[in-house]
Formats: sequence, structure tokens, C-alpha cells
Amino acid sequence: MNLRPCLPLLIAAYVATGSLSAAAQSHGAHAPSTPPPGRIELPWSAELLHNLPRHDVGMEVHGRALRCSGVDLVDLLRRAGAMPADPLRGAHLARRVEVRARDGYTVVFSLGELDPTLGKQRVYVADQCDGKPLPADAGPARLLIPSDARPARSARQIQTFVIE
Ligand SMILES: Nc1nc2c(c(=O)[nH]1)N[C@H]1C(S)=C(S)[C@@H](COP(=O)(O)O)O[C@H]1N2
Ligand SMILES: [Mo]
Repeated sequence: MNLRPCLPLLIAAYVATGSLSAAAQSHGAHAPSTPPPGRIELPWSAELLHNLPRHDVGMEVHGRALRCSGVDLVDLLRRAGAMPADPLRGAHLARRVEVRARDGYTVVFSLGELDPTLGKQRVYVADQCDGKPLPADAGPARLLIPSDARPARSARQIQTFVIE
């Protein structure tokens, strides 16, 4: 069989598989990844937000427009050592953050949903709305999820973050 006419194709295939395996090494399932740290409990403290980048976040709650200031939950979790700084892979894809409120209200997000390279779901932890600290029935902080169509996951009275 004469392979000569196929040569350009063979070269193209070689180059393509070479670059695919390089991509797999940097982003794929076989890349080394830090092992999950196990269960982490972060009780509310203003320190969790201190010096993190601030975002102005708006959300409509039952026809009322809230203008709040908060930090990205991913930034908070990363600084606390609860979420890796690099794209999630492997065992990290099974992990979740549970946000528990004083009144028992609880909402959960998977870390994969929050990862800016995966679900890209932005969740903010806000400690001020309309230029003031939150009122007692909402403070010390609440979640704001501007892309949610209903405010039901906007947990008020944040007490603890449990990551596992
Ligand atoms: N801690 C706590 N947060 C909560 C709730 C709750 O019962 N407890 N209700 C949720 C629901 S269902 C809605 S619609 C919004 C209402 O927000 P608002 O109380 O600021 O109007 O809060 C959410 N956050
Ligand atoms: Mo609600």
C-alpha cells in the first residue's frame, strides 16, 4: 500500500493527539490534585470577609430591590482552605458547602457548581445592604445569588459554613 498520499493526514493526526495529551495533562482527570481536606466547619466571623474583594450586588426580593455589598463565596472558601485555587477535579467534584442559618434554614451548593471554570454560579456573602449593616433578623450576613429566579436560597442569619 502506498502511504504517501496519507502522509499529511498522518502528520495532522500526530500533532492533534500530541496537543490533546498535553491538554489532558494540564486539565484532565489524571493531573495531580490536592486531596480534599475533609470536613471543615467555619463558624460565622466577620474575619471570614475581611480584606476580600468586595462586590456590589443587587437582587430583587419580593419586589424589593436590594443593593448589597459582599464577597464571592469562592474567595471566602479558598482563603479558608476549603476549596482549591485551581479548577476542581477528581474527588473535589463530590464536595459541597452547606450554609446554615440561626433559624435552621439551610442551603447547599456543590463546589463544582461554584467553580468559575465549571458551573460559574456566583454566590455572594453580603454583610451590608443599602449602605447599612443588615437588620437583626437578617444579619450578620446573607447570601445573594443574583442569577437565581427566586430569592429562596438567599439565606439570612448566616451562622456556619460546613464544607465536606
Ligand atoms: N435564615 C433564613 N433565610 C431565608 C429564609 C428563612 O426562612 N430563613 N427564607 C428565604 C426565602 S423563602 C425568601 S423568599 C427570602 C426572603 O427574603 P427577605 O426576608 O429579605 O424578604 O429569604 C430567604 N432566606
Ligand atoms: Mo420565599
